[in-house]
Amino acid sequence: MGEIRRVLISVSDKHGIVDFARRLADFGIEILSTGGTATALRAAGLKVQEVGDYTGFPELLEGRLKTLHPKIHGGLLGKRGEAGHLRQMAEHDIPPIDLLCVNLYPFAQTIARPDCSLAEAVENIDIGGPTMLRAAAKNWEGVTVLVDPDDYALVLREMEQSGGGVGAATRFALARKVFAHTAQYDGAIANYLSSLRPDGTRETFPETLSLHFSKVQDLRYGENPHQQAAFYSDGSGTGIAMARQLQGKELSYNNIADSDAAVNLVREFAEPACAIVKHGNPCGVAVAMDLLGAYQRALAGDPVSAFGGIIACNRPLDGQTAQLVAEQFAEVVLAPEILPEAQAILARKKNLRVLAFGVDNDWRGAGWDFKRVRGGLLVQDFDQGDLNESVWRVVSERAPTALEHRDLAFAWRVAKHVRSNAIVYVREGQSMGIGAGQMSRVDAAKCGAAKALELGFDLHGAALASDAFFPFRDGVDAAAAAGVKAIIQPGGSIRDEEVIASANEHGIAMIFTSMRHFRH
Ligand code: 93A
Repeated sequence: MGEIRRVLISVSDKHGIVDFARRLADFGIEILSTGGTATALRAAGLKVQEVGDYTGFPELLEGRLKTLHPKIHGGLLGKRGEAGHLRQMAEHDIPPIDLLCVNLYPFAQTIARPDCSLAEAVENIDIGGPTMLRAAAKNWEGVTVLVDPDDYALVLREMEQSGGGVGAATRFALARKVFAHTAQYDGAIANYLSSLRPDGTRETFPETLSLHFSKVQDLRYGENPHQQAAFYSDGSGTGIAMARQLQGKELSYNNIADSDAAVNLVREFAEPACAIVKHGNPCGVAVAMDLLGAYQRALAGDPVSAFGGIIACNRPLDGQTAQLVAEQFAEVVLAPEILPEAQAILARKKNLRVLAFGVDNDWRGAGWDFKRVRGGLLVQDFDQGDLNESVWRVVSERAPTALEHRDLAFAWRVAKHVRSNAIVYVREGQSMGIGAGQMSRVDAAKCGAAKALELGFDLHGAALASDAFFPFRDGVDAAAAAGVKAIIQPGGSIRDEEVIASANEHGIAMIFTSMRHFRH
């Protein structure tokens, strides 16, 4: 573990840098720095040598040329244990630089500004920074390299413990982090430039797409035990990647997928809501005056399927609700927070995975949805399509009653989260039978109705949502036979007239939403 004698600090994000440099100076370390960083450190009373004075070569080209000099790169790249390297370094007056602390021009933040011009973006492509970072990271056996202010404390701790050095394991970990970082940085540049049209405007999807995800954890296996798997975060600080597991067995691949589906669904509702998900589909969903009521009604929506399900709540989990949850066999329970009395109750169920996903978790923010196909990747926006009642149209002779309207809105939100073909039967904010993933819509309608009847629900007066249009009147006839009195669907079939006629014959109120919610 070589002692650190000379450091180079060049940072755009100056957060924490003064304290870090001061601690380094306390070790008697010589500090080299670039213009703005040197000014900041000097202002804090630290002794710093500017890179230009050190190399004898001034900063040129409006700062484009700051650190690109053999005395800098030689100091970073020379192998410490290699006699030939050391001899050449001595011959050419290239002292070793033992620690490099760099963070880059803020390219991502710059292009995120809506008024950012191409010229501004280009000026924010850092050249010297990544070059130094890559040199230092390549030479991790002799050099410690820092690209993240969050790691300053770690390095200082090691230096204090060892009397001024940093161990090989840390140097290697920091070097790996650098290459991941520069890859991500260049990926962002490539994505930006390849999304520019010749006229300077940007298209959403670039010609080539670089993605960067970092591993959250290895998983025991994938969808099936013979498939290996891991979970990666997109770094957005949202969604299931930010959920905190408070207890229970390790999350599985299917647990994570179903938890995401369940929370996506409950986050649709402003009122207290609960959803129970199995195999990517909700089997019971309900809203109520409070979470306890929502959970009881969601469970009653299909208590058979709920066995071993994923339970998601959109309100903090309280003791009363937790008491009932504890009586049920569930795989995962999720809520924005788990109140202390609920934690105490659930602690008795050791295996139950309990997750707090955070009150401020921006789970429904915009972003890209990916589907891997052999040989490629399908990319689309997340389905952010919300209820937009202003474009809804009553197409039947009878308009829905206020209660029916509420149920249609509820059913429509649920249907968005059910695999297609999806048919959802509801009454008074409770799902009663969900037909999911059928190859024909009429089968989905029959499936949902059969389920509801089997569970003892009376579908007379129920509301129904269909995620896409009815291609024929048969689905509406089947719903009417089951007792349905109100239907919500996108409309848009060439046989809409026939479908509306069927609704009118059965006295059904029908709304067209003009928006489809396929989910495959
Ligand atoms: O313009 S550069 O690509 N050319 C360089 O030689 C160079 N050396 C360091 N940008 C360069 N840097 C970057 O300057 C660093 O990566 C850091 O982000 C920034 C620090 O500049 P200052 O100390 O003047 O604030």
